[in-house]
Amino acid sequence: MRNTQAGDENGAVRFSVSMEPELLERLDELAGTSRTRSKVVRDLLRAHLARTELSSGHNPAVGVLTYVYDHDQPDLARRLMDVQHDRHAEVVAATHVHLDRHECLEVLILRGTADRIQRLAEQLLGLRGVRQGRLVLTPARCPLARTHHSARRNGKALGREVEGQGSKCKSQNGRRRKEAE
Ligand code: NI
Repeated sequence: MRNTQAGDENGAVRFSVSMEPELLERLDELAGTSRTRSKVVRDLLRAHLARTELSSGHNPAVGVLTYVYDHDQPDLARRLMDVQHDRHAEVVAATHVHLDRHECLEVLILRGTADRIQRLAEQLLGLRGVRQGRLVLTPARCPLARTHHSARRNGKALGREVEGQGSKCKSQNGRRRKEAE
């Protein structure tokens, strides 16, 4: 690695970055009073890695889909349920809340490839009487897993957050190792 200093007690590596004053000003605006510059840069990099991971629709992902629907719309509750039953392998959990006499909120946790989750969400949100739909997609595979495990093999110190990421995807890496054998 270039331009770096050895890791601190948490294993985080320090390096210097050059940027135009205007850009630095924007960075400080993003940081506000609650985050450091380092935290903003780490958050942005992780968000970028997640987007990259999701840009290939074939990669594993989890999704949280929320929507509100009109309970009085004829046949809508049954149609929503039919779609969920048809795609039962991808619908991990569903929660239904009766908001008032006429409106219902549903929250679905979905798992599958990014493009299949996207299509399922579009199918549900496209039904007449469904509104305020929102899908949040997250990669199901940890983009830092390889870095984490190769660093551990090399005996390097690791940052706490990288450690956290690693432990989160422990079972998946265990599974990958098994597949490789
Ligand atoms: Ni309801």
